Amino acid sequence: MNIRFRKLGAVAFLKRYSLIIATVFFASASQAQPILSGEDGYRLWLKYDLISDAELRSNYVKAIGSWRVDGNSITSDRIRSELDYALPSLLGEKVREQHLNNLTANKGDSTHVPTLIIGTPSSSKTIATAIRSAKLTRQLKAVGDEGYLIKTVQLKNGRQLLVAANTDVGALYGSFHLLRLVQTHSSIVDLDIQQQPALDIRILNHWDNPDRHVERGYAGQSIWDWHKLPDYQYQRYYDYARANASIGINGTVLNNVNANPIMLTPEYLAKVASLADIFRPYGIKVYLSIKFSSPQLLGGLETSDPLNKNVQKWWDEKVKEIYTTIPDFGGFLVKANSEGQPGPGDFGRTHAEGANMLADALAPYKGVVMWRAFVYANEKNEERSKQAYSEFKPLDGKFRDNVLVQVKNGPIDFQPREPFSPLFGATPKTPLMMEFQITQEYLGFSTHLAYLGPLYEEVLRSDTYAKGEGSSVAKVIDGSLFNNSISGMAGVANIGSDRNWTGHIILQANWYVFGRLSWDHSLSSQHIAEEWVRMTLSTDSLVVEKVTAMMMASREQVVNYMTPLGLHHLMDTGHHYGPGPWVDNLGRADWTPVYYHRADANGIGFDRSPTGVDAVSQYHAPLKERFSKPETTPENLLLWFHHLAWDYTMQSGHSLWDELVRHYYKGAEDVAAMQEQWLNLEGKIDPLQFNQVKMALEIQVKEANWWRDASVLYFQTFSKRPIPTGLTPPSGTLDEFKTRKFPYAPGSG
Ligand code: BDP
Repeated sequence: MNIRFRKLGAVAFLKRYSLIIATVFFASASQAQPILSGEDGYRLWLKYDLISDAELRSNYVKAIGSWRVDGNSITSDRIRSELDYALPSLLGEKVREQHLNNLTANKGDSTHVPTLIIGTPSSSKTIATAIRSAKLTRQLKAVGDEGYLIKTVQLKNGRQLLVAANTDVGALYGSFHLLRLVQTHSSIVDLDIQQQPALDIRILNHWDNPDRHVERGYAGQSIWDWHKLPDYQYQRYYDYARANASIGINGTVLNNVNANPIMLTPEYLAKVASLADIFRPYGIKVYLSIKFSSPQLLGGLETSDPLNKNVQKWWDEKVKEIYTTIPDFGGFLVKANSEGQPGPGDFGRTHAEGANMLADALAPYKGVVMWRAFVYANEKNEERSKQAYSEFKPLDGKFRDNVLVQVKNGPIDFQPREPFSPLFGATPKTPLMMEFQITQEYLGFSTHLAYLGPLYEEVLRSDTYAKGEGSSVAKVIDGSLFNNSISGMAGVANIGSDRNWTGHIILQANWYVFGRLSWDHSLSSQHIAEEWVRMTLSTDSLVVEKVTAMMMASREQVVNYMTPLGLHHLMDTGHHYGPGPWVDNLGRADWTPVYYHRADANGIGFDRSPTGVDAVSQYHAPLKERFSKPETTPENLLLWFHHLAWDYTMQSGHSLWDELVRHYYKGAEDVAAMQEQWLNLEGKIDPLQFNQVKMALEIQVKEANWWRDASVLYFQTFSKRPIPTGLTPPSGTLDEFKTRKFPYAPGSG
């Protein structure tokens, strides 16, 4: 450059290179600065930062400035270390000193009673006496094995706060509850809390493969480093357990439902056992997804027929082997005869016969089978949304007591909005587990801010009318509607090896809300969002208010810019990244978007009414009647159930075409507005957290516009109608959108 400069002369040089100089200069001037310290998200909602308000702090110090965890179990140790870390961090160094002094001064002095006592009547004399004298014996019994009481009581020595439970794990849950109150700056005066979980099995499903690829994972690799297990145990495994215990999750399925049989080999079972050892003190059991053909693949048998004696023996022995290394192993999750996975159908047997064989092997050890209802097959020649119901309803009453049928929330597949699956409420004798997807396969991966609390709440509160009004999905799955003896809720995890666990700080809230609702489905998603913001981002009331509002509106925005008015499955093929409503050439018709939207010159939507495929008949009255007619179908599900003319008049008075386009535009506009709202919070949120969300929002805005433009241009080729006045026509051409390819989009199956 120097040599040329001399040869050219200054003026000529500037003339020739001014554009390059300007570009380089401005590019480097506008470059974001590195952020050298900040919250990268690793600590999740368990940050325990010092409470800055001195008055508030001193109120807490009065009530819980000294504490004692009674009990000798590893779980008691875990509670002790959590509190010994959390309370001084929240309440200040003085508290740490005092606590340490107290411990030394009162060593062995059981008459010294601190202000906060944690334990069970059998681990703690203080708790036993307090429970008796405060007449709480019955109440404590009623909370069962995992519940707890948090009570302010008046004892001889003065006022005391008790976290009392029947088991150490109950005491652990109670301790996390108490910490949450402090973290969210809630009052702990005169506490009178009684809690027990609504569901027995509260479980994450990891779709993680042994090579660490996560099917539908958008936050890095699997957190399980199978190669280094069992010897190398990352701190992350402990933090995973702490986070789950703090929200009441008590189970984890470690591997993908499209299961690799290697997981059942002795080598891998040893790895599973080492994770089980880490999780056990936190009340978390491990479970495995199994491949139904394992007797052939691993055992060398000629068949995996569930009625074959040798096959049954193979499973009996395998289960025995598992329980020798993992005495509290939870059980199996099974995807069978679905999307190419083997199953009992391959041998002419039913799902019940397949599930029962495994259930019999697990029963002596109190293990369970979670048998998935996500089945559909071409051969059935039945519309896909109807197949799970058709297959499983006739099997009601045929499953063993330790089988739960795990049903996806909607009849198709984790779409931004679906009606609830009609199986909920259709099988009184079979406990049904809910399966939600926490990872956002169909809602923008990990760059779209979509808080899923409102989606979960919408499903759980839907009325099935199975036993008349008030028969909510929540009551079906918690077992109260039909008196089932076992219950559960599963969430397909969004967790990966990214520093912030979920690839996007705010999407941690989806893990959080899943856990909180599986503990107590009567909580509102708004309440849970607020709680999460306070614990993770800031307790500043403006931040809490603004971010909660953004989160609460976010899922509907995704619905609007991807699949409004009941449209579904319009994502591009395979990886499901971005729009692909034009895709029409896959192995099966019911994998293609055109099968689902059915747009043509006359209109759009899937006729599932009695004049169409009659999927509505799978719902109880009055829903089946309601969904049968467009006028009585909720507009947000209209095109799920009906094929309607482009000029069908909507409640707003607009034509269907105009309304559809308006929804697409609104979705994209709302995301841009959300981006503005976030930018206004700069300085009020930790810079690293702020910046991560800011960058993700930039992507989301672009992609929401992409969804809007591609979808509107595509549907316009059928409607032949103009973009409603007042809206700027899409930029870009349909052909260009159609040629976009993403061979390396993450998470593919
Ligand atoms: C689909 C996913 C696929 C899963 C399948 C399932 O695309 O990766 O294996 O669900 O739930 O939505 O089994």
